This record gives sequence, C-alpha cells and structure tokens, in this order.
Amino acid sequence: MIAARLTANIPAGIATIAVRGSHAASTVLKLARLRTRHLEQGRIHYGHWPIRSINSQASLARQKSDAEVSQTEGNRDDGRQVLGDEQVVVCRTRVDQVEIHCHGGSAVCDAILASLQAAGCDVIHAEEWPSDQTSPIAQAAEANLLYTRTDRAAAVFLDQIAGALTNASRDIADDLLGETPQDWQRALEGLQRLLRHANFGRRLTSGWKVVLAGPPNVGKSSLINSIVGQTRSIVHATAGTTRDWIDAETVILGWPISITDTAGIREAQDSIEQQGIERALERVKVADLLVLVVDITVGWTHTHEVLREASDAPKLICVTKADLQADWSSAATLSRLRISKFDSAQLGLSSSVVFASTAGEPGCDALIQAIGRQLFENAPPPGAAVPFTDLQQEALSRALELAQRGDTATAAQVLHQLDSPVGH
Ligand SMILES: Nc1nc2c(ncn2[C@@H]2O[C@H](COP(=O)(O)OP(=O)(O)OP(=O)(O)O)[C@@H](O)[C@H]2O)c(=O)[nH]1
Ligand SMILES: [Mg+2]
Repeated sequence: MIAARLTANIPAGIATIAVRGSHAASTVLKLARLRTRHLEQGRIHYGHWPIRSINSQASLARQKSDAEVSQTEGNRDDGRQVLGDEQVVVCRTRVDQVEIHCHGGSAVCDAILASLQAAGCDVIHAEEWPSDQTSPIAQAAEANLLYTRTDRAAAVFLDQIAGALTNASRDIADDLLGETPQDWQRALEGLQRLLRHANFGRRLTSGWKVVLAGPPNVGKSSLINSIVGQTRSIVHATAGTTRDWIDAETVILGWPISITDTAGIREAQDSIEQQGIERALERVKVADLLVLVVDITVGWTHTHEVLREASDAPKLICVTKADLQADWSSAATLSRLRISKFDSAQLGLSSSVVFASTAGEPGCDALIQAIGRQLFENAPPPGAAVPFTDLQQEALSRALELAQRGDTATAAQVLHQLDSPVGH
C-alpha cells in the first residue's frame, strides 16, 4: 500500500492525499471517522480524521499501536493522543485508491500521512506516484503540474496531457517520412515552431527571471516592492542599502515571474558590498529580461552601459522617480537623460523605455505592462503544442538538425522516441 500528498508540498488552502493498494479503502475506513462503513467508488464522504502528534518516534510508535487497536476494534478511538480532528472529504476514485482532501497546511498533511504510515502504507513523494498516463510526455506534464503556480501555466500542461505535443510530433514525423519536398518543408516548419515555444515551456514551472539592476539609490528596491505589492526589500535614502539580491515571486498576465532586486552597482565601499555587486552581475547574466533602472534626476550612467554589455537578455529601461519631474513625459526628457541614443532596434524592443514612480504619478503600471509585453507577446495560444523539458528541446533540436541535413528517416525516429514508453 502506498500513500502520498499529490498536491504540491506548500502551504495551500486544500491538499489531496491519495492511498493506493488492495487495502486502501479498509485502511481509510479504520483511520477516519466517516458516517459510512463502506466506501463506494465515486461517492463523496465527509468526516473527520483524528490528528495525533508526529513529533517523535515514540508518538509514531504510539500511532502504530493505535492503528493496530483500531484494526482489531473497528473505528473506535479512545482519544488519548488525539490533538484534534481534521475535517476531511474522502472519495474512493478507483477500486484500489482513496483520495483524502484536507486543509493544505504541512502539519495536517504530515499528521495524516504519519497515521497512514503507521497503518502500513509506504509514504512516497508525489513524483513517484504511479501515473495512469502511458505517454512519457503526458507523464512529465503531470509531474510538472505539481510545481505550477498559475492557472495559465497549468492550462499549458493540461494541453500536453491531452496530447498536444504528442500529436504535433507524430504529425511532424509523418511529414518527415512523406514523399514530397512539401511534406519535408512542412516538417521543418513544424519543428521550428515547436522549438520557438520550447524556451517558453521550460519557464512554466521555474517562472521567468526579471532582474532589476542599476546604480545605487535609483529606486530598484522601491520598484520590486511596488510590483509585488509588499515590502520585500529594504528602501532607504542611503546609497548601497541592498547588499545581496532578493527574489520575489509574482504573476504577470497569468504567467509566473520571479523578480530580482540587486545591489546597486558602483565602486564598492567595502568587501561585503563588493560581493553583493558581483552577485548582482551574476543574476544579470541569467536574466530572461533585464530592467535597467535609471533615476530621472541623474540619467543614464556608465554603470548602465556596463550592465547593458554584461547581459545578452532582452532589456527594458525604466526611468524612475518620474514624480520628481513635471515634464517627465516630454520628448526632451529622454535626450536630457542621454537615453535617446539607444533606439528600439538596438534593444530588440518595440517600446524600450518606460517611466515609473513609486511615490506618485505615473505609478508602475507601464513597467508591469512592458514586462508582460516583452515576455509574453508571443505566448503560445491555448491548445498549442509546447515542449517543456530539456530532453524534449534537445530531441527536437536534434531532429531539426537531421532533417536539415536531409536525414529525414533518423529525424522521424528521434521524434518517435520522444514519446515512446520506456523500454519500447
Ligand atoms: N520621489 C521618489 N523617490 C523615490 C522613488 N523610488 C525610490 N525613491 C527614493 O529613493 C531612495 C532610494 O530608493 P531604493 O528603492 O532604496 O533604491 P535602490 O536602487 O534599491 O538603492 P540601493 O539598494 O542602495 O542600490 C529612497 O529614499 C526612496 O524613498 C520614486 O519613485 N519617487
Ligand atoms: Mg536597494
């Protein structure tokens, strides 16, 4: 018998714990207090689960003996070690599987799992849970759903579970094995389309990395706090306040974002600051989008130039403290800030400069919208095939390379292997 918390192991409103094995139903019936003596498949039952301390081996042993007692004496519980009762909703989803829905706090889930363990279940990680999917792509998508923070990202994985990527790679393989140059051309275009979405797919669980960087005191920490809506980073008039980078998670246009505040870059005053600056430059290098923060009262500096060259990532320029200058939106402002020489083409952006203020007008909406536009303008449409693992991306790149060399048969084979059940 196995048991696992199927929902992600993070504090959440609701968690789902599953028990599988020929004795799953009888075990749950013995441990839970339900108003039934029989778990009918597909029926929902409401009840309570006695929660006992799980803090020591002794209590685990006690639970074991409790479980043994209840196995011999039915649903009775003398309540000695019971700390409280958790409300649960229980459903037998298969003959050999029962799902327990409870509150999503770690303590409650751990306590329920501990009592299942004491009753003879092997407690495993959700990723080890046997999947009902036969396709490796669907299995991987199912595993990734565990780590998905937003509905929109989850929808992409659900599309892949429903077969979007499986079907697309099968169609491309058929075209690769086709007879005509048109078939091969269609296959090449299909592979290129999938690969265009691969970088997108690989960010769905980790989130896109947006890094705020610039000289000290320009307002980076104020911006991150405004964007995530909480005081995540210390703001102070003293230059060099932020010493190390700080990550905060947020959501833009329904996609998961990890936004990083970094130490202001300047000639360091001490070795701690120097380390902070080095760490800031490391973050800049792994950014999916770099926001160069410019103080409206200072303008573009040599530091911005250094940062611009340090990263290949797409960039946005955010001019902060716009509230301090009445004519911030005038065309003359950009040239006074020495920004106008960086035209859109150079930065690879349609609208590369945004103005923001965390202390008044114009606020931070334009920055948030620009981040969304920059990262998600070419988001795959609903239902699209989206590769989402390194392995898939590598296989598709290899298939494209082979197809471009004219070896369409091997390319088709690579695609077939992408979704072949292990051992086939
Ligand atoms: N008027 C005005 N002041 C701002 C704005 N943003 C930040 N400030 C002020 O500028 C100072 C520096 O702000 P921070 O957010 O700490 O700047 P930082 O870039 O993180 O600074 P370091 O951590 O030292 O690199 C603080 O006194 C803020 O209150 C703004 O939009 N308008
Ligand atoms: Mg700071």
